Amino acid sequence: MKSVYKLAIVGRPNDGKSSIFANFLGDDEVAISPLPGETKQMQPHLINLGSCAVEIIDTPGLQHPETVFLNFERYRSRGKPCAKTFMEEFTDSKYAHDIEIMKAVSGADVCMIVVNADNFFGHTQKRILDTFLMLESSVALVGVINRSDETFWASGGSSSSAAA
Ligand SMILES: Nc1nc2c(ncn2[C@@H]2O[C@H](COP(=O)(O)OP(=O)(O)OP(=O)(O)O)[C@@H](O)[C@H]2O)c(=O)[nH]1
Ligand SMILES: [Mg+2]
Repeated sequence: MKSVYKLAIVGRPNDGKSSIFANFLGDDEVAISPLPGETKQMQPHLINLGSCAVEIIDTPGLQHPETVFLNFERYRSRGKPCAKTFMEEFTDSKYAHDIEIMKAVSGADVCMIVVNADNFFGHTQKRILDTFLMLESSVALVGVINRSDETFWASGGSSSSAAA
């Protein structure tokens, strides 16, 4: 058993990653915004979940999902570790948010993929799911459909703005 497990929260901008992070932490100080791009760097925090110590990491939204997906496919076909190789090849500041995500998922035990229920079936969303499926098989993937209160339960469901 590991002494500390690493859990990275990933997804598109504005889909509720920091809201979920704040719920884990029970912390009102986490920066959450209705505007995309609020989280700019990965935010690690150590918590206890039951008997496990977990380093939980909030990340910025994936900025270049198509580029990341296509390069992950290329790395995988060459047997290279996708996140680590992306970090080595992409150093331009325009990929800063994507690189932060790669740092967070490198060596992660769990990758929590947050998807907004509003665009669950969209092309970009599918790209993101397919991308993280290419991480090493040692990474457990957990999908979270967030903000489902606004879509599935519009007529009287939960009105909470907290994460699912
Ligand atoms: N109704 C509803 N709103 C939510 C839910 N989760 C998050 N929000 C709102 O969605 C907006 C974005 O939430 P954030 O948690 O900042 O999203 P994020 O993925 O961290 O965004 P970036 O840091 O920009 O990538 C905020 O206005 C939240 O209050 C939810 O489950 N239901
Ligand atoms: Mg955020």
